Amino acid sequence: MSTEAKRYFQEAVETASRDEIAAIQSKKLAAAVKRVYENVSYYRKKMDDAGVAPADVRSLADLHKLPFLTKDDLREAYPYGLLAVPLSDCVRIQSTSGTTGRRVIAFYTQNDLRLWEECCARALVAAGTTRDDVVHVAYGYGLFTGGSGLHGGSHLLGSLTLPMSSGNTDRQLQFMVDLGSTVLCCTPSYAAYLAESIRERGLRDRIKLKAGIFGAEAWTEEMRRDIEQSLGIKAYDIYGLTEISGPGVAFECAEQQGMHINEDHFIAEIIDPETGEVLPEGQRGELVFTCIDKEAFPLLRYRTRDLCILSRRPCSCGRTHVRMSKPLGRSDDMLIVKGVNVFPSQIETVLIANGYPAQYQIVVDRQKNTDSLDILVEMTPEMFSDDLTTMKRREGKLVEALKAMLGIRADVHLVAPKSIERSEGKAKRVVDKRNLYQ
Ligand code: DLL
Repeated sequence: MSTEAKRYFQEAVETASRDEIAAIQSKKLAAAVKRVYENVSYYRKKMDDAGVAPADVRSLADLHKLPFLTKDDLREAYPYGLLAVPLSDCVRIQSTSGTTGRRVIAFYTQNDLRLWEECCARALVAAGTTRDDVVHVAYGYGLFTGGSGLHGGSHLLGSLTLPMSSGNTDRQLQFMVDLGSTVLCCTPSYAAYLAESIRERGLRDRIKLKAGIFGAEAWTEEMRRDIEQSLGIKAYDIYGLTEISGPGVAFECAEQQGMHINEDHFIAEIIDPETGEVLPEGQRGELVFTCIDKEAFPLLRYRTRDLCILSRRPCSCGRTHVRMSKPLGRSDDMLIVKGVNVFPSQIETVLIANGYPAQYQIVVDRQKNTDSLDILVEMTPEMFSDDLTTMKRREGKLVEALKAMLGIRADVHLVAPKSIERSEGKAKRVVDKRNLYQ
């Protein structure tokens, strides 16, 4: 017998009135600030420097008094400097790709994991998932939060969970057909790739997918329509970042007019990225999160660098939590290529370490929904050679070194000295042809 679809995973809090949400947030905020001040000397110093004491933050209206945290703080405090509990209370670490300096490490207590999984379960339910579903998790497992987040949410909901991880497309399709996967969780680019493979192999009639939960990178409405049509599903967006927990910080409901932010755990603000000033609802700016429930890694006023718009207009789904638009861009130079966060500075580090000048151009493109990363690298006059074998060997060496740094393959093209156009102002290091942010 099939289980009736629940509309919400945690109805009371997901549909609480705005006044109730504000009351919950105010209460939890005051407690979180006190906890962080007492346990995180790094942030205590920031508050002291800003002249703010825990007693000054009693409600939401006081949030703006708190200093911001940025990725630079994470780097400075790496690895344990922002921990708010003894390490012995932590049961999990997750991380982003990248090497020290750019890598983000997040810590979780048992309770943090539970809350994170609840957030993911809310997202799954919003996409129509029930305990009768077969949830095919093809996000990467391991340090990346995608796999374990959706996996945990699916378990909590009681759905049959397939921990596929990413890659090995033949096996993905075989399981999908044999076990009748109904909900697919992966990056939108991988979903598009799977859709293409399904079409090529003539498997469309043998798959039972009904919904997909796709995130971790920007994707357009065209891409959504493409995936929906080719897989015959409804495709839902999901947002999150490692620093704040992982996927499920916000998720789409069937209305698909923005993603509901789990406001009982995270307070969202939009600020002007230049001045740090809080902007009124409806204005585009940088998304900032304050974690009010997390025990191990409770970041306060963390600047995501994602540019978005918030809306508290009522949603017909009945959820009352604020909605964020799809990220409309970034206020830093981070690129997401094949779902992996890439900073131009990482590429520059590899080039310089291998004796190349800092004259390069990064070209990102997307063909048939698959990202490509090409790097044009200028040689010095001494390196320049017309011996093709030598050049290929050099390129191969750089490809390896970049793979070790970034975790994904970049195609390297060595070019003649002085052939990359010089700019009078800032060098145009990145050419992103994907036009992902609309
Ligand atoms: O990408 C967590 C995640 C996993 C989200 C699976 C959704 C699904 P990070 O690797 O730390 O965490 O990357 C976080 O990815 O600041 C955004 O710039 C971008 N991002 C995440 N979700 C979306 C989305 C995971 N739905 C960074 N649309 C964030 C656009 C997204 N960008």
